Amino acid sequence: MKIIDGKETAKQIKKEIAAEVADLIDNKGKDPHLAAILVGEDPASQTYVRNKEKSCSEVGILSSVYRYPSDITEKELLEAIEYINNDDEIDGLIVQLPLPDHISEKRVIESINPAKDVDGFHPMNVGKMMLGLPTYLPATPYGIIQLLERYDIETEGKNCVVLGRSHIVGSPVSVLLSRKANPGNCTVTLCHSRTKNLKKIAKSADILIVAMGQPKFVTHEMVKKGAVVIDVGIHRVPSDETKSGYKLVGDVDFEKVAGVASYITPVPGGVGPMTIVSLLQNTLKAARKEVYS
Ligand code: L34
Repeated sequence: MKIIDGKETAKQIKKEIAAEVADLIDNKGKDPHLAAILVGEDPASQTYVRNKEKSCSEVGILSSVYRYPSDITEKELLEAIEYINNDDEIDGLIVQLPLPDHISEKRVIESINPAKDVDGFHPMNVGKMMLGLPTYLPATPYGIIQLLERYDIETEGKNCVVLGRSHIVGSPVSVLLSRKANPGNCTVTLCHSRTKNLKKIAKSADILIVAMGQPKFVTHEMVKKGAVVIDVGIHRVPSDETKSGYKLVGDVDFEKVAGVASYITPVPGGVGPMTIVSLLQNTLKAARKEVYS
């Protein structure tokens, strides 16, 4: 069994991005700039946004974080987005999800200028992704694709099972892996809460991607010997082994599944760091006007 080291792979890719950022600054006089909007005090979201800021500074991308209290009105948030949409200094804009219940995620995402939508969540960019047109790929699916690529994992003709149909992971990763591309050319089965025989289907997977949001849901009985297991889940569970009082676990029971998988991503240090580098890559694309010129 091999561990897919997302942290190390992300470190490598960040070096490559840093060189490209330096080149853009030296030759085009352009400083890439990411804006992130963070609403409320959710500790996980705060950590993720902090990691994004830190990674930006490591590669030379400017970042601005706009923090708002959880009682901000939808109108105020839409105005903030409009302001950033019109700021020529800003290349990319993300609104960290989830948002408080009184704000429509759909309206917020649709208000982001598609040219600055480095999360790839705007319907225009989702449509382009579906059609295989140049666009910003959503960061977590893009990060997974890059892990498969960098670890030389063959995908062509493989049975890929995705657990979870969210707009930000399950649905797009299933589209990307079924495309005529490399990585790609998989036969993809997308499972969700209404799927019958989920365990049996999971066990048929050569590549199993788990993004359903249930701690340690996948055990060794659900995994075929030699399968590649990608764990997208990330949960804070109480623990007396750590100073913080919690530890991170994924949707996969790592200890049990590591014995049957050929490759497996850990949590933390797997998909999470790759989500961040994918965002940096999209921001660089936005600054170079590679997608919308
Ligand atoms: N708009 N909302 C928007 N874009 C995104 O791409 C995200 N996502 C997901 C949640 N909401 C979003 C993220 O940023 C998940 N996500 C994310 C980002 C970073 C990490 C995990 C999830 C991450 O840094 N993970 C570290 C551990 C961090 C910790 O200590 O909690 C890891 O090693 O997995």
